[in-house]
This record gives sequence, structure tokens and C-alpha cells, in this order.
Amino acid sequence: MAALNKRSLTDLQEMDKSHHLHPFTDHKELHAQRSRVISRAEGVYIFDADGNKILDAMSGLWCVNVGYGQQELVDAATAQMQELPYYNSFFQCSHPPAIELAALLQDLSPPHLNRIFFTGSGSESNDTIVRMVRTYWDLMGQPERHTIISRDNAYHGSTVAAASLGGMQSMHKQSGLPIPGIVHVAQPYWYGSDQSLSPHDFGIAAARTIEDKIKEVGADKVAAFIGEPIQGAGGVIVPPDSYWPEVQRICDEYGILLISDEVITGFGRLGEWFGADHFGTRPDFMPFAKGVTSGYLPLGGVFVSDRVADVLTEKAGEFAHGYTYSGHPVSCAVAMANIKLIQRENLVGRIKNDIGPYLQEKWRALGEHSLIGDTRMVGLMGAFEIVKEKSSLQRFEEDQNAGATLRDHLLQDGVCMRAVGDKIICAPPFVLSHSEVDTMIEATWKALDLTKASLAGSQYG
Ligand code: PXG
Repeated sequence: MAALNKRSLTDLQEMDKSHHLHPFTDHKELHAQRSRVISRAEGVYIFDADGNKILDAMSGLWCVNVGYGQQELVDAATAQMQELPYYNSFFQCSHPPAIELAALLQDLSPPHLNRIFFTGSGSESNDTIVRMVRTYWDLMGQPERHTIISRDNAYHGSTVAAASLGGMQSMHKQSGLPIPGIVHVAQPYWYGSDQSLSPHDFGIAAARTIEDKIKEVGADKVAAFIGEPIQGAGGVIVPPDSYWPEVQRICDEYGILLISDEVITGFGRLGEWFGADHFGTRPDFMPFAKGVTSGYLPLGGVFVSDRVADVLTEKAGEFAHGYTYSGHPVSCAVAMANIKLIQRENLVGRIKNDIGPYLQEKWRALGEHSLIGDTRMVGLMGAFEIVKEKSSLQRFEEDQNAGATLRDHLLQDGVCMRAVGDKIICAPPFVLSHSEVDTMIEATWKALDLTKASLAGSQYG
């Protein structure tokens, strides 16, 4: 580590360019600009190798929920590495961290979710679910029930099955996805619709596209529906209140399994432990990852309902599936320390009653800016839409890169958010203080003004 830290930034960037292939990156673009090297972090701040201090309003990649530098997570990892750095949970083996974490997790989850299968990531969790769902219906004597319904613009991961579940066209185009038996319906994105329906009616109509698809595929062929309670990577798409109750009604009516992908919304982000608690759904599966360890170590998993787990455990014989790092002891120990910290500091309640409402009010007020067409935020997960003209909600031309321009202005002012097209999204750490919210919002107002000026320049000048 010492040797690496001694290298100059230019050396690091040169090595990065020569040897490191990055996820979701256009390498020609990266090599033209050089990578941004983040070298340390503390609280809600990251520091780049140029010494810039940046407020991380994305919690890394939606995961560092307790903020950086939490010593008790480091201590938990160190102690576990000394005690038992690795053992597997295959072939009748187990170890205390996986056992204790599974018990702790089922305490937090809705009452009918009492079994947990561990993985190393959200993608692996969703691949696991595809296999469990199909195995469940095979064991129930309905092997033709293999189709899973998902949604356009969903993100469920990057492995072959998870990317197929996702609804990102750009991912499907590369390598011939989706795999057979996965179909997609509309996302509940009222702002992105023609807005001719009220949000309530639009929510019902969006849910009913699932019912239409069930009828099209054949009710006896549909195994499950998967959705993120709030679509994250797709641009923080908050469904109208009418949406999830109608989805639940449809799943119940046709007897299909409901999968609530909690990889981002799990562990408190919305001011409840899970998105299913916030929206009142009763999922059969909840995949999770990210926030379970606050990203300090990789860990994922799947909550499995009693309805499914009873069949899998009693009828399946061996379920031939698992990962070397399923329930890695060090990751599990860190997850326990992370959850205990969240509980002790009442961070979920803080999002619901304190820092959530405080940020939400200021976020909503940004809507007064002439460049903003919509703002939305639940808990600490929010977005706004950039528009060229507020009255008609007309967007900027794609090649004006309004979202990226605003994101870059924000970054220059020391705040990191993400641009998804012309949406700006944020998901700050749960430990964000009131004054850090003020810093974030002040920088956003300033970036909006600068963006307006620079886009006016690019448009007319
Ligand atoms: N489900 C959801 C809802 C996610 O957001 C995954 C599954 C996959 O998790 P893993 O651990 O395999 O990455 C995710 C991941 C983005 C972005 O651009 C979002 C994710 C990952 C990378 C980038 O917002 N979410």
C-alpha cells in the first residue's frame, strides 16, 4: 500500500490506462480525460489524488450508507480475519458469522421472510432468484411456469441472467440478451409519460401492463414479477402511490411470485428497513447487497419467503447452486457491525423523521429554478429533471449533455451526484448532517445557474 501511495498521480493514471478495464466505461473517453483517482475518504467526504475534497452525495455507488471511516466495521473485519478468515457454507458446513447474520436479518425483514441465501453481490442474488423461482415451480408440478416479467429501464445487475432481468436496451444489445423466458413491461414513470392521466390513474395503468403481459404469455406460464421498489440506476423513478398495491393485487390474483429488488432500497434508504415496508408489498423474494455492509466488503443475499423456502427445503433434495463466497465470514461480520451501528444510532428513524424531511424540503425547493421540471425524493433517494423550458417541460437536445454539464459543475464545486441523461440523482450517506445538506443544496443552486449560462452559450453562441 505504501508503495502504491508513493506513486504520482500521473503514474497511477498511466498504469490505469494500460492495464485496468473499467465497468460501464467508454475507454476511449476515459483515456482522453484520465481517470479520477479517489485515494481516501472520511465521513461523507471522498478525497481525490489531487487533494480535492468532495461531498459524496451518491454514497459510493448507493452503498456507503453509514459513511466512510467507521472504525467498528474495520474492527469487526480485523477480528474475524484473525478468528476465521474463510470457510464455506457448502456440504453441511456453516460458521458463526453467517448463522448469526441470517438470524439478525430475518429479525429486520417482514415476518414471512425467514430464510436467507447468501451471495457475493446483487447480480448473483438475482441469478440465484431466477434459478430458485424456476425450481420452485418445477417442484410445484408446473414446469411450464418459467417466464419472469420485469420492466423497461430496470437495473438488476450485470451477470447474464441479471442483465436479462434488467430492462436496459444498451445492455441487451451487447451479447444477445435477454435470455429466453424473461419479458418486459412499462416502467411506472409518470413524468416521462404524456401526463394525460393523473398520477393515480397512470400508476394503475402501468401496473396493468403486467396483467396484460400475463394474459399475452398465458397465466399458467408466468412464474414471477420483479421490480425495484424505486428504480435506482434508471433515474430514481418513484412510482405513483397507486402502483405497488395494484402490482400486489395482480401477483395475488394470478398466483405469481413477487420479487422486490432491495439492492438499493434495503437497509434503510427510504426511511424503512426495506422498500417493501415503505410500499406495503409482500414479496416472495428480496435480493439485497450494497447497504448490508455499507459497501465496506462485498456481500449479497436473498430473503426467501416461507411459501418458497418450505418447498425448496422440503421437496428439492440438493439445490445445486452456490458461490465460493456465499456468506463469507468476514463480510458477514462486517454486515453485523454495520447493522448494529444503524440500529444503535437509529439511522433509519433519522431518515424518516429528521435528515430525510430536511433534505426533501430543500430538494423540492430546487423545483423553483427555471431549469428544473420535476423533483422527487423518498427517504434519502432523489432526482430532479432538467428542462430547457419549464412551461412545456421541453428537454435540451441530447448533444447538449445538460445532465453531464450540471454534474461537472457540481463536481467542480466539491459535490458528487450522478447524471442519468437529463436527470440528476442523489443518494447521500445516512449520517449526512444538516450543514452538509446545506452545502449540497447551495452547490446545486450554483451549478444550476452555471449550467443555464453554459447551455445558453452552447445554444446561441
Ligand atoms: N439490483 C439493483 C436494484 C441494483 O441497483 C444490482 C441489482 C446489482 O448489484 P451488484 O452488486 O451486482 O452490482 C444493482 C446494482 C448505477 C449503478 O449506475 C447501479 C448499480 C450498480 C452499478 C451502477 O446507478 N446497482
